[in-house]
Order: sequence, then C-alpha cells, then structure tokens
Amino acid sequence: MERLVIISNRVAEIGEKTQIGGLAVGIADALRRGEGLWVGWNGCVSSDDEYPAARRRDHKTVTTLTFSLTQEEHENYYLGFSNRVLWPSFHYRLDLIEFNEDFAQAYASVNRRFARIAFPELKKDDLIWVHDYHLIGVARELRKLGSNHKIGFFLHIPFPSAEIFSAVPRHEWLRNCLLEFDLIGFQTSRDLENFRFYLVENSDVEFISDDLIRASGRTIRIGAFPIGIDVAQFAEMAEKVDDAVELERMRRDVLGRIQMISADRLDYSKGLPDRTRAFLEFLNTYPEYRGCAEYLQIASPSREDVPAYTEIKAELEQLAGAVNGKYAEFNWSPVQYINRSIPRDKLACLFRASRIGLITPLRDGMNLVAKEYVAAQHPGDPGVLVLSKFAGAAEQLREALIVNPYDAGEIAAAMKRAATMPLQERRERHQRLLERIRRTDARWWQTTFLEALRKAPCGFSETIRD
Ligand code: ADQ
Repeated sequence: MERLVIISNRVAEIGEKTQIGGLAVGIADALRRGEGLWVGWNGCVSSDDEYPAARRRDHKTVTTLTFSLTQEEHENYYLGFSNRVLWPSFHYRLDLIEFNEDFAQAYASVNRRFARIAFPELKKDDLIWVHDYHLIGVARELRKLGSNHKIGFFLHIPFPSAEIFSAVPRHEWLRNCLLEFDLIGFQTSRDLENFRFYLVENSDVEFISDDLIRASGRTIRIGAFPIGIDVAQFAEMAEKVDDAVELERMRRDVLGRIQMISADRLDYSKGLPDRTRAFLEFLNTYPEYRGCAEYLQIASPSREDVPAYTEIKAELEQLAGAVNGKYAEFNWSPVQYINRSIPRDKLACLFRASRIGLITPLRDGMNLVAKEYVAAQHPGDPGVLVLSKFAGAAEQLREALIVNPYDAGEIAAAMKRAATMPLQERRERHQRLLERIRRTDARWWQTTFLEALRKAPCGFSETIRD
C-alpha cells in the first residue's frame, strides 16, 4: 500500500488543538488522509557535538521522526547556507549573500543526514515528498543509498531568474541535486519559466514537453502548483466573534476610522519598511485621512540570529516611530506595531475587521496571508486587498489592487482607491478572488502535486553527478 513520506526542515507538532499555519496545514492534512511518515528537525539544538538519535512518535495515522541539529549544523546549515545564502539569493538579495565554504559543506552533510535518517524507514511503495530550499540535496543522497522511490520536491520560495540563480554559490551542484528528483514543483508559472530558462542556458538537459525534461538518462517532471489555504477553516475562524476585536471595530465605525492591516514574519523580503513609508506617503498626500486611517502592522519575530533580520527590525521600529511622531494626536496613532506572533483565530478576526489588507512583499513565493485576508472577509461587505506584483499570489489574485511594492506613491494611491471603493465593486472583486482561492485550496494543492508525482517516470538513477 502506498504511504506518504514527508521530509521537511521542521516538523510541526501534530495535535488536535494545535493551530498551525501555511505549510504545516497542507502537509498535516495530506498525511492525515492516509498512512504517513514525517521526517525532520525538531527545532532543538543539542548542546554538544554528538548526533542525537531521532525520536519516533506515533499519532493516529501519522508517525513523526524528529531529531536535533548540532550547534555546528544549526550555525552553518540552517543559519548559514539556508538562510544567509539560499533565502536571500532566491529573493533577489545577492547583496546579502555570505560566501563561506563551511556553509556549503554543512548544507551537503545535513542533507545527507536527513537522507540517512529517512532511508532505513522507507518501504517499497512509499511516495516521498521533500519540501523547500533547505533540502535540495536530499534526493541525491537517497539515490546514493539506493533509493529508487518516486521523490518529489516542492520549492516554497521563488525560483529566481537565470542570472540571479547562476550567481548563487554552488548553483551547478544545486541544479544537479534538483535533477535527482522525479517531480520538481514551483509556486508559479514564472518560477517554472525561470528554472526552464536557467536549464537552457546552463545545462544539456533535453526538453521533451512542457512538463517533461530529460537529464543524464532520467526523465523528470516539472510543474507549477500554487499552494492554497484551508478556506473554510479560516473563514470559520473569522466569523467567530472576538469580543475585543468587535468592540474595537464598532468604536472605529463610530469615529469614522478605517483600519488597514498587514501580518508577516519580520523578514526583509516582506517589504515592511517600504510599506510603512507608503503609509506615510498616503498621509502626506491625502490629508483627509489624518486622524482617521490606522495601520495595524503585525510582524512576528523571525530568524533573529541572522544580522540582516535585526537590522530590518531596527529600521521598521524607527520608521513606525517617525510616522507616529509626525502625525499622531493625543487620541489617535496612525501606526500600531505588534512585534509578536498572534493566535490564528485572532488574526482571522482582525483581517475581517480591517477595510484594507496590505500585502506588499518585495518578493514572495506565494504569500498565504493574501489568501487568508480574502477568506476572512464578510462577502456582503468585504475589504480590499492591496497586493504586490512580486508575490506569487498575484498570478492568481488578479482582482486585488496590484502594486509595485517599491513605489510608495503607487501604494498610497492604491490605499486611497481601496478606502473609497464602492461596495458593489468590492463585492465583485471579492467574489472572484474567493472563487479562485476555493478552487485552488490546500487540498487541491497537495492532491494535484501528489497526482503528478505518481505519474512521474520511475525514480532510478544510474549516475549521480557532482
Ligand atoms: P512564509 O514566508 O512564512 O512562507 P506566508 O505564506 O505569508 O509566508 O505564510 C505565513 C503564515 O504565518 C501565514 O499562515 C500567516 O497567517 C502566519 N503569520 C504571519 N504573521 C503572523 C503573526 N504575526 N502571527 C501569527 N501568524 C502569522 C513560505 C514562503 C511563502 C509561501 C509559504 C507557503 O515564503 O511565499 O506562501 O512558504 O508555501
């Protein structure tokens, strides 16, 4: 019988009451629908350099196999190659790459460790699904151990243009690693095109059809599989009245105030300072909104051990302070800034209570918050989504107000348009957006990917290329 094996950098807690976001929701749902095994890091760093044994936990239909990283692995594989090389470069920030040979070595060896932990657990008919940029080398390592399973890979972040990718340290090795998978999935058709174009320029891969390529005797399927959310579940959370949020919404209504909202990890790819500057531009340009427009910025702490993240936090706090310093009155603050993660049900209610959703990353694989904002709206009186053209979600969410996230004036104009959009237009746009996120929800994403993986040609590899 087929079993699904997920290999991802982190394994989320699986429990009835656990509220988990994005990726974890999609994966947990896929696993719950049949027998499944989920392998990955438990989030802990061991205090010595020993490799701690992996720990097995059996849940209803899912078994998790998790392990700690050593300090050196955490430093060089996770904070190093994953988050100071691959993350910035795939988000077009070549200026932030740190070239360090130890990072690349550790990345390869931790990918090997993941494969060695998973391999003894594998059964003949297992379908293997590897997630994201931390684990590009896993199929290659599994093949070396003798695996001829079907192995799929899904990249949650953008695949950059060929010029950018060819500037990534070890890009040829990364390409060869990718070509050991049987299915390589991307978020958008733009990512897929970027990958295809890189291969044309930097390899002797043969293109058989739109979704099949041939490299070193193996046929590999490629495709775009935009990730979705559990729309019904998010809408249900938004509908449950949170007394504090509701009271605040009524107070704003009475005072004739408009709330704008954003929620992101505090990451330089999310465009937080640019968005705050755009809000300042909005108040500068449209004085009628002084004293009545409020921007609630929820930015959860992220990767605080990486210097670029502490810098962006300082910049954001300085900017929020500057906007408030310029325009706040004794009974009104234009920017409310929360630097915490908040429960998902609260987030859903806040989205519903906000007239404008501001999702303006400088680059984003997809951006699930954009879809969550749409799902949370009241269909009879929905808010307006202002969305960056560089979020993967923009390829699907065309009825949002699409903006250039670098252009403060353009975002400010979109804020104004959103604030004054007639009810009928808001409803029509929202209706179309909702239809689309329902059609391509979390379940659609995982079933479409797994169907494509089942159809992919066999996984055997005769030669492993360095
Ligand atoms: P992320 O970069 O983490 O994911 P995103 O898709 O927006 O970005 O998902 C973030 C999740 O965290 C959402 O479910 C959101 O609700 C939640 N969240 C954000 N801020 C929060 C806060 N302050 N408190 C509580 N929850 C918060 C990566 C890629 C994305 C891709 C996803 C999934 O970078 O482009 O969409 O994977 O593939």
